[in-house]
Amino acid sequence: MTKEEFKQRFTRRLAEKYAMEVKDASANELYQTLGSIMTAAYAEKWQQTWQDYRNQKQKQVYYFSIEFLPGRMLKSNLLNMGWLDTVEEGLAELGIKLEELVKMEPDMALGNGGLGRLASCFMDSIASTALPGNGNGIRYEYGLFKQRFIDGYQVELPDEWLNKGNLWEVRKESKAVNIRFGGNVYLKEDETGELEPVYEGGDIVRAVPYDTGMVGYENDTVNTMRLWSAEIPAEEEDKYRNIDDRRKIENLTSVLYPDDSNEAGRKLRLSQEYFFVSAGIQSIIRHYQKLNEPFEKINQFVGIHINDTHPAMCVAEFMRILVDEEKMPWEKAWDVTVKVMSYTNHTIMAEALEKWPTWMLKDVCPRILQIIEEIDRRFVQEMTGVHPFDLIERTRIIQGDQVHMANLSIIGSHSTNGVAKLHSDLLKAVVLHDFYILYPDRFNNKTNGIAERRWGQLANRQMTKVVDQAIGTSWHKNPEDMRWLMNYQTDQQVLDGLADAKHQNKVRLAEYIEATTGVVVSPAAIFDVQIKRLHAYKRQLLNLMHILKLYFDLKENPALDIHPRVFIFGAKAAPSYHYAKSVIKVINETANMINRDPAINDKLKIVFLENYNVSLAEIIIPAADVSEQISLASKEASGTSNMKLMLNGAVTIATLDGANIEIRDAVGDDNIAIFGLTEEEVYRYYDEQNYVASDVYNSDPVLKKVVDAFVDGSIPNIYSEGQEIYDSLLKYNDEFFVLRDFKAYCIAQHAIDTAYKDRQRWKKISLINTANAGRFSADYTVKKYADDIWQIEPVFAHVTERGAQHGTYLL
Ligand code: 26Q
Repeated sequence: MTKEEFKQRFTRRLAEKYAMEVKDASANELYQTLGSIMTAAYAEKWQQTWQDYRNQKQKQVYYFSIEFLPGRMLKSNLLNMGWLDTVEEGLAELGIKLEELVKMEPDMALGNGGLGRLASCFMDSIASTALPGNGNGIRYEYGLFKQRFIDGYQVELPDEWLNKGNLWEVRKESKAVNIRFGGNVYLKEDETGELEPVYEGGDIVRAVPYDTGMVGYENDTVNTMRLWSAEIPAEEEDKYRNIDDRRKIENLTSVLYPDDSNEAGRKLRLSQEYFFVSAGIQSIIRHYQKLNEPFEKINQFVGIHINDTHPAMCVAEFMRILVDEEKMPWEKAWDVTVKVMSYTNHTIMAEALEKWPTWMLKDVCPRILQIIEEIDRRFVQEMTGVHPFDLIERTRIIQGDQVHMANLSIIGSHSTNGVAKLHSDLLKAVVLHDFYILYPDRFNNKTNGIAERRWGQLANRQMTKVVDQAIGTSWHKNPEDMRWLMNYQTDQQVLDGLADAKHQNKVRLAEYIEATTGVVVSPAAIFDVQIKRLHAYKRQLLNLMHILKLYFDLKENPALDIHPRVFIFGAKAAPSYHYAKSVIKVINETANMINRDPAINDKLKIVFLENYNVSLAEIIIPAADVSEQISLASKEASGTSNMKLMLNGAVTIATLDGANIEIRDAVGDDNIAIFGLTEEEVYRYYDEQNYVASDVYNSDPVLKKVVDAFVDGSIPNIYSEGQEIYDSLLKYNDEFFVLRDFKAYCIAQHAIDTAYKDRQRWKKISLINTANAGRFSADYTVKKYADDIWQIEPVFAHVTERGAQHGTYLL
């Protein structure tokens, strides 16, 4: 497509769609016009991709995830279609700024954080490596809440992301399926003497899929992310006359749970889980039936991935269909189910492992409970005599009146993986040790990865220009080629080019900060960034305490020689997570105190940006100098912002947790600031139960002063929040060893300051970080899933009937 062709097409499409000329159209109308040209252009490849998979009977994998967090898709799709430069220039010639159209797209946030974003990074990489894989999830009417600060407190507003429609999705009425909820089930002998489930009562909900094309990077592949929406089935219209009953159905897919589970409403969460599991599995089975292959062989054509335990009922639903509907003998069905299923664990904290009361399963999906009971019974039977009784009692699925979803996922699949080396080792050694004894071969590691084209090439086009000029563009397809940058460690032009790109990005972020918060920050300061959900274990509090220390140091000695620093936070707290919200309030009030203190002379600024999401990350990450990865060792399964920041040349200050360890291995000890307790040391404290937070507090006057600041009136406008934090540290013995790691953290921060002041040294460290980030591309991660777990292969054959050239999207 040439620029001229695009301009013609664009003006024509605008006229067809809105009967308008460019000068009269709003940014939204222009965005809709561009989007509709793009979707029309990839539709043919989308269809072709699907036909190829079907005709070649390719094994396909379905990634079941209750969250997807794609953010905006316009630029990423343009890049992947190979259109970005042409469109940007063409629009410019029409007097339109692409960036203005970009802002019209709502940020699609159907996820909470790491897990949902990982699912979307995988969707990009699966398409970009031409792997036959699709997403399956929920089309929430409202995404993750919008965060506002009022008087320093977090306030949540609904995210009405569908208000202006969603141009990427296609409603597939003809692919709708029915889901049965509630009622009674009993087993009855049929004519042949087989037991057959008989259903009484209950409700039928219609699941309607909305498909979104997942466009691969310059490879003609367009896969599908299928999100399900709940509707009242036409046959049942009469039954649902009253508003309350209708609400009950429509509520199923209205809101994303914001990562907290207060008792009320939990049944709705379970219903959401069964809803998208049943819809997805039914749709897979329907498609399989068209292939005319026996169900005994389904594992040769279908893989189902369970992203955390939220879709664990896949195991039972798949069994239900094979056994109840396809009349397969239980043993055969079980054999094939285990081969089809695979599971990823994302959490280390035992208390976070998902469990449901049996009565609730009975209420929501009674047949699924029966099937789980049978799976559990056979598991116990199979293991009895082979393994000790207590081991079986700890690993069985139903314990007391609780159904353990991780146990179901592990027992019902052939693969269980963690998301970073340390995490996978801890699963085997601690959290899931009992299962490791039963099934050692099922356990494996797949270190997370990121969509490097989105987080590098697109978000940081300044940096990309410099890198492309130095080492060429092969890294766009082969991210490991970024390592060639290592040859430029002493090349002044490249070092300065990268530093200059960083500066431009910092100017852009500084403008954003001033526009949104009114705080003026200097791009010459160190931009120190902590962006992630607010959780006690991630220790935003440790960061804050170091800032307070610096503040007190500066008050005492205004001439203190530190390089000016801007501490930037982005974090949402779950609405019912009281403690996390208190931390937000205290950070905001500390920011007010420090930012307004003239004695600080702009050496210190704190900025807490509202409503951290994918789009905001794309502005913050390219501008970061320092990456804060300071979770208590052993608690962060992997982390992925660590990878995104490293790719953008930020230097990591980190504990040896999650993927930080692998980042350290990649860049070497001299190019990262490691501090704090190791995972072994943390576990030793647990074993010996000899951590006494107050001892640490009493023995360090600097630390004491900082902790006291939470309760002695030093920080204006905080009330019970300060006391709550103080108590968490002293009264409740500092669960996450914040006090214990404080001193080591301050020393590491001092090392960062020293390193930054040596500009030449810093530039080199920064380059080394970028150069070694290639290995964290999700392209490699999904390749490993494909080879080791899914057993699927790339498909390179999507040449369209119109004979479009390879990599060409026709108008
Ligand atoms: C649970 C119950 C009720 C409602 C919601 C939830 C819920 C929702 C989201 C539980 C957990 C999550 C999300 C977990 C998550 O994002 N984990 C992160 O996964 C990343 C990708 O693997 C890792 O990098 C992070 O370390 C891990 O914290």
